[in-house]
Order: sequence, then structure tokens, then C-alpha cells
Amino acid sequence: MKIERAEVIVTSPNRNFVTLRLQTDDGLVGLGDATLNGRELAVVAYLKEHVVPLLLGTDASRIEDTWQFLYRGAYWRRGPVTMAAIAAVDMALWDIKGKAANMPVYQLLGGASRDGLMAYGHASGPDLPSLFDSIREHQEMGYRSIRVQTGVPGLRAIYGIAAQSALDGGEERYDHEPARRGAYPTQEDWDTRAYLRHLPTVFEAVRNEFGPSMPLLHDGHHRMTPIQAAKLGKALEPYDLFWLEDCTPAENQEALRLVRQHTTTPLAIGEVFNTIWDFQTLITEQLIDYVRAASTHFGGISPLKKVMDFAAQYQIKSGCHGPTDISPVGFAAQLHVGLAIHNFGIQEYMPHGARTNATFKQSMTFENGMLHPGDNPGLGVELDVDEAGKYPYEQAYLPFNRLADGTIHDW
Ligand code: GCO
Ligand code: MG
Repeated sequence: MKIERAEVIVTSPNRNFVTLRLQTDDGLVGLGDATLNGRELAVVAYLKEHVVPLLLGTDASRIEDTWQFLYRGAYWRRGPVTMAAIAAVDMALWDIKGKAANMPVYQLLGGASRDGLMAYGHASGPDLPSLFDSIREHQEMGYRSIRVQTGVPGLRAIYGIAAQSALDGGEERYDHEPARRGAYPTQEDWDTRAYLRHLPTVFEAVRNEFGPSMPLLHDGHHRMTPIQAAKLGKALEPYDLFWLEDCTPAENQEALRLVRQHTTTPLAIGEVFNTIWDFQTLITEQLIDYVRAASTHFGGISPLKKVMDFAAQYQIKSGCHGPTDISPVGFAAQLHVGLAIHNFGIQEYMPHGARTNATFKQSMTFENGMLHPGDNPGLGVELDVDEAGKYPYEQAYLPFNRLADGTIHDW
């Protein structure tokens, strides 16, 4: 079972995706996601120039060995470009192994530990009435757990709020497909003190309207200092959040000690992390409750499974990153891990657009708020190469933000 062909396919059906397609000499095809939102072509070059030539002729059954060769052999370890490239190879090899065994990947990871994966969706609105509408729409779609993002009085446009992005000439669904395409990122506003004053009032209103039981989540997008995050976590305690996400820029893992000492609001971190080392202090000191790593940016299925097994010893659960910039291939990869591990927590799920779903045919299902990867052999995703060819790459960037005095703030 040797790798005979390796192609890097870039397509932009509703937004940009980078997919590695491996084919073996016995005709099996494996897919891997290498999409790095806003920096896609750097990973394309890494794969095409430096990885594909090393793969041709090698044994497709040696997943772990290939991973170690690409990680250790490069000398330069870690980083989002490197780890997205390695992730694509790892996923494609698991896809091939599943097809060779005629089993879905979750069976190879130990089999199902549950019937399905609880998903959370993104509700947002600039004010309470539109936020409530958005929550109801998500409930109608089947979601039982909901992330709540809201406008802040005095701020014109902030990330994560659908209608505010539309004001800025963006699409109505801010993080949904299609992405905001263009040659320069959109500028948004930020004021942490205004946000800290406003957010607890929003959660109070949401609990009053929707009752105590619905799991509610919130994403802080790394914008607070440790003491600000501690203050917010404490202020949100009466509203019983499922989690507060990315409260600080957590490359400083020790900062979470301070946050943790002050609040019992559960914490989730890690969507921008690349390796298990980024979680070392967070896990061993039990400074977080949920690991947010995405298979695509974390080196693939193999390291995602390892970090979750490590986290399990500390009663820490999964909450994998699942926005639309994770392709259907990367999304399927983490569904297989989530179904197999014991310490699954929740899965973020933002549905892809119609053109993306026509380009990537998926066995995955979403019913009554629960996801399942399906039982097709491998990952359960087929790429329609002709369809992909219709949508060439288009430059697109994430927005960025500045404070009122013009200072660039944390993402
Ligand atoms: C999330 C994320 C996304 C990211 C985006 C970056 O929690 O879903 O924070 O909104 O910002 O995926 O590419
Ligand atoms: Mg996030």
C-alpha cells in the first residue's frame, strides 16, 4: 500500500479550503484538511514544496511513523503552518487505513463510546431582541447548547455578531460561509471595560428568557488580561455557563492560575494551539475544563487523540474547534475522535454552505442537536474534484480590531 499520488487541492466554494488528496497504488484515496484561515497559501507551499515529494513511494499504512518523520525530521517543530500540513497527511492516512479495513475511523480508535456528539451553535445579535431571535432559530435547527455573543453599547462592529458584520459590508452571518473576501482585513472596534460592564446583563436577560437549563457558552477571543478574565468569570457565575472560552491569550499558560483562583466558571482554551506542549501547564495543573484543539491545526487525529487521553487523567474534556474554516474533512476527523474517546465534552458546529457541501460529500449527520460521523469506511468524506475546480482561491482575511485611540488589540 504505497502512496502513488499526492495532490494539494485549493477550492473556495463558499470560503477557502486546502485539501491534501493521497492515492495509493491499490487505488485507495485519503483526504486531509490543511486549511489555515487567512494564511492558506503558506500551507499549500509547505505541502507542495516540502512534504509531497517525501511522501511519494512511502508506505501509507505507517501513520505514526510518517507523523514522527515529518515532525522530528524537519528539525523546525510546531507552528500553525507546519502542524496544519502534518495534520493533512495524518488525516489522509487514517482515511486510507479506514478504507483498507472497511471501517469508519472511530472503530479504529477503539469504537464508539456514545451514541452521538452534543453540538453547540452560534447565536448572536447586536441587541437583546435580535439575540433572542437568533437563539430561537438555533433551537429550531435542533441545537440544545448555544454560544451567546452580543453587541456592546458604544462599539460599532465587533467580531462574532452577525448583523454588525453586515453593517460593515460583510455577510450577514459573520463567521459563516461565504467568508469576507478582499485584499485587506476589515477593522473592528474594541473596549474591554465596556464589554465587561455589558456582558453579565446579557446573560441575565438570556437566563430570564430561556430558563436555567440550556447549556450556554461564550467566547472571549483572547481579549482580557488575567485579572479582567477573573472578574468576568466571577460576574457570570450566577448564569451557570457551560464554558467561558479563550478568556486570555493563553500562550502564557501560567496566567490561567490567577483566573482559576477567582472563579468557578468552567474554562475552555486551545483553538489556536498546535501541540500538546501548549496545554502542558493547563492540563497538569487543571487550569481548564475543556480542550479546544482542532484536528486541522493540531497535527491531525493522532495528536488529538493523545492530548485527549492525557487530559482524561485530569477530568478535562474535549470541546473541539468547529467553525466553518475547518473543512468538512477536518470536521469529520474530530467527530471520529470525539465519538471514540471517553472524555468527550461538546463539539462546536457551524454548518457549511450549500456549495461547500456539494463539493465535499459527507456521511456526517446532525439530528436533534447531536452529531455523528456516519459509518462509511474511513473519514466518510468524498471530494468532488470537478466541483472543487469550479471555485478558485480568493484572498480572504479575518477581521482585526483597534481600541478607540487606534491601538491594535488582541484578537
Ligand atoms: C470559534 C472561533 C472562530 C475563529 C475562527 C478563526 O470559537 O469558533 O473563535 O470564530 O475566530 O475560526 O479562523
Ligand atoms: Mg473561539
